[in-house]
Amino acid sequence: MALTQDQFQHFVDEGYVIVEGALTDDDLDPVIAGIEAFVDEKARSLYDEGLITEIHEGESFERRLALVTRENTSIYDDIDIMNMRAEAVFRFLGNDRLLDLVESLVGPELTCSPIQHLRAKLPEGLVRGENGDEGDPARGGNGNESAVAARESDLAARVKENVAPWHQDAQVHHEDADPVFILTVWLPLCDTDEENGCLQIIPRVHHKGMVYWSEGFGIEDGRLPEGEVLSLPMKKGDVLLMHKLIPHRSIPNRSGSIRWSLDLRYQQTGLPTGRSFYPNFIVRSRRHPEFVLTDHNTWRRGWEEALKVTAQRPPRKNRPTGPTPIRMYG
Ligand SMILES: O=C(O)CCC(=O)C(=O)O
Repeated sequence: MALTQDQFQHFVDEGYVIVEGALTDDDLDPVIAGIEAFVDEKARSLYDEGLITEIHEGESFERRLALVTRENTSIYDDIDIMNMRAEAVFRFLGNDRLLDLVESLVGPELTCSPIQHLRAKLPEGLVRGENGDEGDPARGGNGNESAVAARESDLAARVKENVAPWHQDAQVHHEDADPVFILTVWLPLCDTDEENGCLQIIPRVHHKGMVYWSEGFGIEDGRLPEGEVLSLPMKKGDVLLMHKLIPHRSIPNRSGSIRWSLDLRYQQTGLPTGRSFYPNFIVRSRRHPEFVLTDHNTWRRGWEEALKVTAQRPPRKNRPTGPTPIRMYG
């Protein structure tokens, strides 16, 4: 269903809108099954190689990867759309219910941006073994203490890096896309709230037209624009649509399980994505339906080839200090 007039106006005024219950289990469960199959296959091969002592078969979607990650972080490190290249995720990128919402803001000629992520936001307590498992079996004066300490510090780094600092999505693409209206679509694959690390935003900042650059990535506290900070608890099935100038972050996951989510981006076809070195594709077109990419293997190979050439995304060259006009559709 398209956005209602009220939802559309909320986006225009506030810079975001949450569409509650936009997606059903039928939309999301194939994605979850695809991720589960990936984790299962990788866990089995780590086990066969002797790199983990348990595959945690039968654990839930929200816990299994966390338990495996306590012993070995390699599956967690591969969890992202472009690394997994799963067919179920590719199909979801073209989900009609999702695209109907996107079309209300971006128009009928839609390109799926390569700025797209699957996030497994790990629980903070993972490092301390507080999530219902026994803690580290190698602890206990058996001579493995330093290896265990190294692994714990590696885990701590992983947990820290998946707390997204304040930033605007306009900061994550190159200059060529500065004037392009790129819509962020964020959706949880499980219910999310302040305990398991939901998003927080500062609404209405898009009216200023400014990107708030800081020394490194994101926006330092002292440079954050004025405004109320809103927490956005969301249920599985809800969809957040957000303007690329809205500052947002995610808070720590203090629950005992993983907060899974997807963040995707869509824009009008034919405009720069700001990541020309990664593959975009036409996901809906009224004018040229024959150009819509429906072949999973083409998409998969596109990412494989691109990542061989550009494993590490190059930084932007400049950071405009004044406002850049961004034209929304319509
Ligand atoms: O999901 C998160 O934790 C952060 C997402 C985010 O920062 C983004 O979509 O730009």
